[in-house]
Amino acid sequence: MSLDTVKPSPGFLEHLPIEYRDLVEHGPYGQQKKVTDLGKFKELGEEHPMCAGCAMSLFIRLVFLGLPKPEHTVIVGTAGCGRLAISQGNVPFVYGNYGDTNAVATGIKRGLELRFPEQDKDVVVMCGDGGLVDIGFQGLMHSWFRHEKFTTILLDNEVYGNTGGQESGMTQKGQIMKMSPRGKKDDKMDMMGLAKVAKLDYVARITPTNPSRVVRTVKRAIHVAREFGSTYVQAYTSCNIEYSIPTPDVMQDAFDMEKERYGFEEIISDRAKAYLDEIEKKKKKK
Ligand SMILES: Cc1ncc(C[n+]2csc(CCOP(=O)(O)OP(=O)(O)O)c2C)c(N)n1
Ligand code: SF4
Repeated sequence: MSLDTVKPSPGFLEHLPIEYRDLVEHGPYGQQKKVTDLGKFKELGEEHPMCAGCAMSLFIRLVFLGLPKPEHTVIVGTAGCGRLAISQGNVPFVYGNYGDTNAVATGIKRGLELRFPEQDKDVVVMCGDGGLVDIGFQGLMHSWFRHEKFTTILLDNEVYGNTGGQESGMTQKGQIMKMSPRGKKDDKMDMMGLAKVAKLDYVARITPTNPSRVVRTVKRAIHVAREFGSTYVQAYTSCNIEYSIPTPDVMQDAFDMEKERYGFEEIISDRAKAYLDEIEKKKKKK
């Protein structure tokens, strides 16, 4: 069913670029790929202009892998480093204006539900801490408290990376940045806490240290959002440029960070847990 959606008409396939044919015939449309398959199939995102070794680009690659139905997914983002990679992937991407990502996602999700009532359509907001937590805060909060049925993924590099190193609400207290030379005065915003207050059915905090866990987390967040309402994944995706992390040490930094203050955390409501148990059991049986 899902593969048919992207199958070109008979006779047309041979005229399409080889990249597109590969995506339809050997990509993740209509079939689930695993972390161990990486490198062996046509991926949704393959090229991007992000910095060498950027942990955010690795994380985005894993999010693409985790989408349960990429052929039925829309990603909403905004200005920032992440969209440089996301917008080049083979998933429809809507570039929201600053501040309105979660309002745009709300409209898209509600529209898709009306237009395709028989088909699961997933909407995912994915952007940086400046775009989402600072500038997009109001829209984010309202979508959470209204329990809109989509997932928000925060690419938390704790800085405005794309514009050269300003502090964000997610920067740690005291942190000196290129464009915050006196050090940040206030605490990092507690977005996990706010997600709990909003009573989201699925909330997770994660680093890219364990690729399979990232994939599973993204899947869980999207499945729960489809069924019950807003879900939130907060991912530490370091900015090696603004935090001066040598490229070979980027993963070590993620491991250290996980140990020190960014440990994996998953908060699942009872109804979401029961639902996930059911679909994960079914998958294992298969
Ligand atoms: C309306 C508007 N204001 C400001 C900018 C400039 N701008 C582009 S990216 C960015 C910061 C992005 O920071 P963040 O969301 O944390 O993403 P990162 O680049 O760190 O991944 C800003 C302020 C813009 N593009 N549009
Ligand atoms: S500036 Fe930072 S977050 Fe942006 S691409 Fe480079 S390393 Fe990644």
